Amino acid sequence: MSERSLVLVKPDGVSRGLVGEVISRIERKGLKLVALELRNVDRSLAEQHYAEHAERPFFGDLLEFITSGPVVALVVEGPRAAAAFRQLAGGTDPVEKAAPGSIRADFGLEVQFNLVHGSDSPESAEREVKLWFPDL
Ligand code: FUP
Repeated sequence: MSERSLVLVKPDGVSRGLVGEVISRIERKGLKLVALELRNVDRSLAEQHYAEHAERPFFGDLLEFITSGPVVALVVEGPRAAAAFRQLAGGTDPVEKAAPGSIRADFGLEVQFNLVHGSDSPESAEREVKLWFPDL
């Protein structure tokens, strides 16, 4: 059974020139690209995307960061796509949680600047794909 997931290369990943690296890893894993767009994120989209964190102390910084420059938004497809990309990304904290060899472990230092986003479940993926790519 194939599944879709939303992936973001966040503003730090774009500004550091890691878009190709992330896409290359997605392709080598065997996930299929079904949408790909460079875009600026407005506050409304950022708030909806991160709605689950609205009450967290870092929410303001998170919104500021995700709207600070262009992101690359992708929809990837394949068996267990959400979990498969989460494996490529590594845990949220690039130093304490991300497995060696993952994107966040290989390129990140700080939780706030952890380079990529991937939907955390098939249910989140469905919501996020609709939010970012309503016409897909
Ligand atoms: P993840 O699903 O791994 O992207 O992580 P979360 O959904 O828990 O968090 C979303 C984003 O909030 C992270 F990518 C970075 C930011 N964050 C912080 O800045 N501080 C924290 O303590 C936790 C998350």
